[in-house]
Formats: sequence, structure tokens, C-alpha cells
Amino acid sequence: MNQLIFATNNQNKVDEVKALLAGILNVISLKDAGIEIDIPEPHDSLEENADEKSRCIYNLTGKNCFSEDTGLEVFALDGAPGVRSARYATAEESFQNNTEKLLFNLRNTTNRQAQFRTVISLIVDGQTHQFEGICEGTISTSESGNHGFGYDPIFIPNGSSNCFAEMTMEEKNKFSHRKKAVSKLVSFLQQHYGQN
Ligand code: ITT
Repeated sequence: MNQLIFATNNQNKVDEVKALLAGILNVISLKDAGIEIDIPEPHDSLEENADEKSRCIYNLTGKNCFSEDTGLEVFALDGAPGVRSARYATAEESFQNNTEKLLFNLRNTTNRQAQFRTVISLIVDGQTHQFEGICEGTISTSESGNHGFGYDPIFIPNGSSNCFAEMTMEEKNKFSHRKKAVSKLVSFLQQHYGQN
């Protein structure tokens, strides 16, 4: 196996994952494959949504593929926004509104511990496999930086004093939840399919 469709409409995810898998696996985005589809995310868990997305594209194409669902889990908010991260503030996704709402909800909170959690759902020959990646960190008190996307301007990973949005993609990829999940995917493919 030397190529996989990545079932996402998020170009930032595609860029990060292509950088992580360069020289290892040929990642075909939905855009590359000419597939225009609004993939449903109707469930209450990252695991179920990730499976829904990969199953949707596998059923459509019959080709091996993977998807991922990611959430920002804030300890003081009992894990919110979590699986609702994309539409935390409004029905239409807005990175700005989401980060502002999160900062507002944490305004009186000293416990700013949080984690990004990514669940990858891989379908190979009809069989589904999941891989999780977690990046622990803290939510800053204001936004900084203009790289990345989503909650990157307010998330500081443990081991750094900078927000993800202050890092280049290569720096973010050293710490990130997505990188950890992708590393497990690669190990699995190497073990089971001789992918290297
Ligand atoms: P697909 O479902 O098409 O893959 P999406 O953008 O809807 O793309 P998710 O549901 O997984 O992806 O994303 C949930 C939210 O979490 C969304 O608002 C993202 O901006 C945010 N998010 C995901 N990964 C992130 C990251 O690495 N850094 C910052 N925010 C992130």
C-alpha cells in the first residue's frame, strides 16, 4: 500500500498530515481526488465521528482511506468543547467566535489545563482501525500568533512557552496530537502491510 485517501475537507489538516507523511505515504486529499462532499459528523464522540467520515468515503470510493476527528478538551469545563469543538460558539464554524467563547468561559478559572485529542479512523480492505493522539497543554489568557488554525492561537503545548499559532507547521508537528496519532498509523501500516 503506498497511497491512502484522507477523508477531510480541512486543508490545514491535509497540509499537516502531508508534511508528516512525506516520503512515507502518498496522501490523496478529497480535493486531490475531485470529491466534493459534506461529510456528516452527527455523533457524540470523536471515535464515532471519525468512523462515520472514513466509512462515508470508503463506501463512496471503495478505496483504502482514513479520516480523523479532533477535539479540544478543557479540564475545568468537563471536557468541553470536545466533540463540539468546530461549532462551540455558533452553528456555522467560526475560529474567532470559538476561541473568544472559550476564553470568556475560562475568565475566572485558574485551572487552564487542556488537551487536544485526535482519533484517526483507518479503513483497509473494509476493516476499521483507530489510532489516538493526545497533546496536553494549557489555554492562554489571550490570543497570540497567526499560524495554524482553529484554537491554535490559545493553546500552549506542554514543553513549550508558545501557542501553536506562534509556531511554524514543522514546530507544531513536533508536539501535536495529530502527529502522535499519525505515528501510530504509520507503525500499524509498517507492521501489517510492510509500509515503510
Ligand atoms: P473534517 O471533519 O473535514 O476533517 P473539521 O475542520 O470539521 O474537518 P474537526 O471536526 O476534527 O475537523 O475539528 C474540530 C474543531 O477543532 C475545528 O474547529 C478545528 O478548527 C479544531 N481543531 C482541530 N484540530 C486542530 C488543531 O490542530 N489546532 C487547532 N484547532 C484544531
